[in-house]
Amino acid sequence: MRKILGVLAVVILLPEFTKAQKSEERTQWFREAKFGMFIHWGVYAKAAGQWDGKNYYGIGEWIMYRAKIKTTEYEKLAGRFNPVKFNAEEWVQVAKDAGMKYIVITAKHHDGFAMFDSKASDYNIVKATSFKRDPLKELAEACRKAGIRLGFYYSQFQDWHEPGGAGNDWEFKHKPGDFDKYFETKCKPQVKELLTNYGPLGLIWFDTPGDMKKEQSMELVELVHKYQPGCLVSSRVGNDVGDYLDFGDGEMPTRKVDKAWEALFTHNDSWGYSVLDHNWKSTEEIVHMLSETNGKGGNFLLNVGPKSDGTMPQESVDVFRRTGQWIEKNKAAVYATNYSPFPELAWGTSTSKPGELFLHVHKWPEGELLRVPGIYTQIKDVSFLESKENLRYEMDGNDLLIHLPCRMPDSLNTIIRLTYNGELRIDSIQHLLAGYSNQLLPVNAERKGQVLLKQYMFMEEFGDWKHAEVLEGWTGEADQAVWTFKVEKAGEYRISLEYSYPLDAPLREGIITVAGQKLQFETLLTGTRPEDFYKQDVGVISFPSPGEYKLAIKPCVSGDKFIKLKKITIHDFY
Ligand code: JFZ
Repeated sequence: MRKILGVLAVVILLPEFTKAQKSEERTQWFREAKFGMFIHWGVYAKAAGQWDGKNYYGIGEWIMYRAKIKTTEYEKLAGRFNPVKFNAEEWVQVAKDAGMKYIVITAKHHDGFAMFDSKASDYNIVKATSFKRDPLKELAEACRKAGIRLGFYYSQFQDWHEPGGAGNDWEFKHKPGDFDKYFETKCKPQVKELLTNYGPLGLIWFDTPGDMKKEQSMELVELVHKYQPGCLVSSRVGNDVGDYLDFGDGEMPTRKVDKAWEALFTHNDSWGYSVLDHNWKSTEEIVHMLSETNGKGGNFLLNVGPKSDGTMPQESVDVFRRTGQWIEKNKAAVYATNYSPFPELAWGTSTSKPGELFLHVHKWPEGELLRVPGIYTQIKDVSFLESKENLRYEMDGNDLLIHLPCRMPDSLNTIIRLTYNGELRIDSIQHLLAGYSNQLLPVNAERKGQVLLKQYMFMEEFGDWKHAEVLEGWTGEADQAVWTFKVEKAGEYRISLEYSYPLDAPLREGIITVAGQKLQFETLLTGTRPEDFYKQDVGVISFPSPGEYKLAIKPCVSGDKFIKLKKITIHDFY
């Protein structure tokens, strides 16, 4: 009987194990890559955020939808798309110089226009424009020569050019079964063309699955793995059947994530090129976002929106190149690393490899000592990664104190390399560091009673999604959020809150209890939307001695609704 059960278990469990093992092998390169280039390029770059004399601020690639452009009009725009300055080798060189290990380019976005030679639909760059070339073929060749993996973005559900595609509600009346027909006659044939005509691919980046059936998502996954067994499928294929996880647009997860994942961000605020968007992120911001993403174990997919002439915005070329110069000096701390073993760190984050820890110091300490809290492992040596200069250090209890020069050697993000023997043991409790602004985040709170952890996403300009994670749902004194942390230096610290507070919420009074002290406060009215956040100083408390403390926050009285708490900041008076 036992033997039969054993065989049965193998028969049942083996396929799952094999599937998981295959997925693990498939994601190996992805997990090591850490940094990729997203390219949103299409007919919408010709409109560049403007149509019929009007300006459409926000994401440029949605211009057809926002201006309710008729397909016949958009086809004329497509006919005028002629990127004569397009040079695939130049684009790949920008990615290479940026330290990006893979490129994901829009093969077909929601406008339905194929940026590749498609037999499944004549609505494509070769047949419907005077350009007549297949840029994805040229890009595939340039990527192959440069050793950069290539992926294709494909909008498998939204297609504003086709009656069966979702999204065009200004021309088409969708009937049941329309999508199924579109799925069979355009979507799958085009995905197969991408899988069979452009050489080995790293991934297919499906997007906005809408209400596709699970069987349809599975059909796409099987199609990809049939023709390209090593090719990854993004989670936006829908129905939780992707090979790796894509977070929301512009979303940075607040916790480390074990499975293979990607955070994706625009360089300004638009995926497609827009003449109206100059809000470029600086090199420092990009390097810190890369560092934060890697510190949580993920890849940073950074977007560029090329112009309709085939050139990339110079702002992107310059910032990407400077980012690559930083990476080149610090690549040991970037590629093939794992996430930080530390809880929230006030001065930056870290990445790790067996036997090595890479401290990413974003904020240099006031004095000459950098405190690395809660290390229970014997450190072998400490040095600047780039210069290899050894650094003097000593232990203060279980905190590592590193003696530093007064100026950051690398003003963007200085990497300090620690080596150690044996197993790494780090204190899981957050340490509040003197000389820094320390953040208590919702994800790290112990929630008591009805308190909920909730993610919000909201648009600033159209399509410019922002994300916030808050504590909400308080109904009264029994509902508390409690943080446990260690304080390394006794003294006075200011406590500030960042929250939004709906106008109709009756509970305005709250109380913070910490180190035997109570700070009662009344929240200020911030506005009607969850994202109307406000920063409020609520008081100064004194930690009588170094050690472990708890901070609790709760409404003063019972009732309905209280603040949506985004963070608590605690800092000394350095
Ligand atoms: C989609 C596209 O609509 C957009 O144009 C761009 O290509 C972006 C990368 O992907 O936008 C999304 C998709 C998903 C979410 C938000 C915007 N989401 O899950 O919240």
